[in-house]
Amino acid sequence: MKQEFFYHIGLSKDTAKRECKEIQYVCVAGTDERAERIANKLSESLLDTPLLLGKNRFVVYKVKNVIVASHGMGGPSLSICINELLQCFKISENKENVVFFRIGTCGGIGVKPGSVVVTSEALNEYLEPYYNNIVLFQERKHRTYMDPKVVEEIVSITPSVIVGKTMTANEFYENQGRVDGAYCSFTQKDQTQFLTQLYQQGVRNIEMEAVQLSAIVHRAGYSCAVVCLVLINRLEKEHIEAIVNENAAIDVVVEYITRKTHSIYII
Ligand code: R2B
Ligand code: URA
Repeated sequence: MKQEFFYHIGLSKDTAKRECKEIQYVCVAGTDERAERIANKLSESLLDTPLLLGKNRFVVYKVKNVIVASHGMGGPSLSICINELLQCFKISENKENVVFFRIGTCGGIGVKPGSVVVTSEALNEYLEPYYNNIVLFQERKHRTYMDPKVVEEIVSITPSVIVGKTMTANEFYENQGRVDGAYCSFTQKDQTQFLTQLYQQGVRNIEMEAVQLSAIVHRAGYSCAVVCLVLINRLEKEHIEAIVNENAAIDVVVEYITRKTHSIYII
């Protein structure tokens, strides 16, 4: 049977063909609420009203030349959202060099809450720059890739961002070296060793989607950047409490897209 809808993003193929042809940027974020906040901020700076294109497991907005979508938590969820967005670009015959941004949250490694970390390289839990996916019983390794030019331009617009490697984890508790979950198989001393090693190897944050995003987008021939708000410094604590500078990561990306769209000189 002919599939007329992209199920998870809730977008019809007709809508995709009509609305995605001239898209130049994609901003994805974990929650629907954050996607809406990003769409509203872009709407103020790009002077366009957000259009809700789709809503099912994720939401998808269009603001001028930007698609904004939510992706849920973790690589499996994000991969579904990105796969369907890539199909939208394909069927709309979009010829732009689309740049994808993940505007996320993360745990900082030696980085203060409220700071923004821009990923220089996305690493999996073995600290390798690969998205390992199992296809037909076989492991396929896809290289992660962050666009260094986009990173450089972001830094030149917002010099306060911190550039560093990102470890992408599969889950939130044990796997991110937390001892405060429902179960834990290691000691506080092991945790300190783990976090210290991450810091020494240049990792500045842990989150849950950068590896998959950067590998999938690179494989499709597009580029991406991952810009995350630090919720806690994992070298100091593991519980997330109040959020500092809630819109800091959003503002970094909105400023970038606005300058590019209005051809404002960057470097
Ligand atoms: C950051 O925050 C979420 C977990 O709390 C996850 O989606 C991520 O990458
Ligand atoms: N998101 C994560 O994945 N880890 C954190 O510590 C905070 C946000």
